[in-house]
Amino acid sequence: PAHAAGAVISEDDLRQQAVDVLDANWQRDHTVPSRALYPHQWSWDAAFIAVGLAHHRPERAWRDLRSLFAAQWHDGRVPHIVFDPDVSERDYFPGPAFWDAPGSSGRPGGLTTGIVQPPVHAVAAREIYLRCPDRDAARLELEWLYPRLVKQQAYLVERRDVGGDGLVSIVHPWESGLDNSPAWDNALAAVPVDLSLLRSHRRQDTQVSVHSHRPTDTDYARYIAIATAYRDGGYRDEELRERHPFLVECPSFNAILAAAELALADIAEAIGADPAPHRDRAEQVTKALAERLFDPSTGMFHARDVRTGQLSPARCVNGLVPLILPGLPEARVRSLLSVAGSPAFGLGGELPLPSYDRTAPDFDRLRYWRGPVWINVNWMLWRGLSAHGHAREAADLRTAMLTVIRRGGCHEYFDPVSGAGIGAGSFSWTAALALDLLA
Ligand code: 9WN
Repeated sequence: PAHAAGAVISEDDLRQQAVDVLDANWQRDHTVPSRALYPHQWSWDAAFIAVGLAHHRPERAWRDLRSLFAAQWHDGRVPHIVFDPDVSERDYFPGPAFWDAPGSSGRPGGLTTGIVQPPVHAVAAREIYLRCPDRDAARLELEWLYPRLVKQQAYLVERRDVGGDGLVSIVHPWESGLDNSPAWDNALAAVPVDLSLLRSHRRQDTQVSVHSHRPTDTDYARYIAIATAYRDGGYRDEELRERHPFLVECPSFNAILAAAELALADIAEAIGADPAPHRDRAEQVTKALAERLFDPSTGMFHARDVRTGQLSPARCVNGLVPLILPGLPEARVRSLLSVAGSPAFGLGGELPLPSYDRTAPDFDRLRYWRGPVWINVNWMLWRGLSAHGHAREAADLRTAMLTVIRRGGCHEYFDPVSGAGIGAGSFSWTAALALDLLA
């Protein structure tokens, strides 16, 4: 094991520790995921963090989302990183100079990236609203956010349906949030590797974190090549099929897209807007997912490479995330439950679900999204299990999550064999979601 498992702290001590992490990671108008490794604001992190802040400091939950959406582009995309102008270019790679994105200002050099992350924000906004003691203030926040959330969805649905089948394509592994997941291996194999790209740019992550726990240099060379292609195309989404080297339909990204529509329907109701179009859209995306990304031979969902039309054979945790959709056909739900409970993922055991099939020959217990346990994905699955009425499985998963965090601390990810905390310590979404689990 990377670290010997420590003593288990009490739930009260964990609550205090989580609050301390969120307070320490607050920066002016947003929360950084980790001071050392990720010193800017990340899009899907901000959503998970806001869910936790709703229990601790609701005004900061709204503020975090507001500062993220203040950086929304005119075309509706919400950038995956909003860079802090006070942080040096050297402290995170690739930084704003590499991305050279027009950003929300519409001018070159805007301090954001030009790619997106899964749209968890509507789900987070509904969560904060439901918890907020000050209903009127919360409704005003929702009124500000709602049109922006709608624009975010419109960007994805209208500009990113590259395959033309009602599902959104990601144009970079970073857009999935599951960077080096085996789900992208086949699609990435077609992207040429030029390691000299890394000689001209210095990776900062491997200075701060353990190299063997991070994506490889080969992965990074491909990440840079794909980001460069998108940047040099002016971050345009026209004719991506003809020119872009990486186009994949990710099951968790699309499930989150549909879940966002359901959350938007509730938000619309709360502020007197029409919920019906959101429910329709959620239904359409759920149907497209169930038809296009489900593989009956494995009983779970898989990523589809839009360039070749092939489903990835890898059994990754993103293939279970459609469980968050209440409208998923019952037969699919049963099938996902059986895969989740199989030795590949071990639901019902002592540990939360790993990011990749434990029985796969290339399962790697230390390397990032190729094996380790991540709390944000398990939190989504926990909510999915509850939504489908599987209370016992949901309770087991909650206990497993709280146990690893109480033992290992608010780490970025956990060793799926020993349960030890690995990656960055004092990691914001682990702290935030621990508060939600404890509520
Ligand atoms: C690239 C911030 C982010 C998370 C992602 C996680 C990791 C970044 C990186 O950190 O990605 O976006 O530098 O590795 O994979 O899910 O949002 O916590």
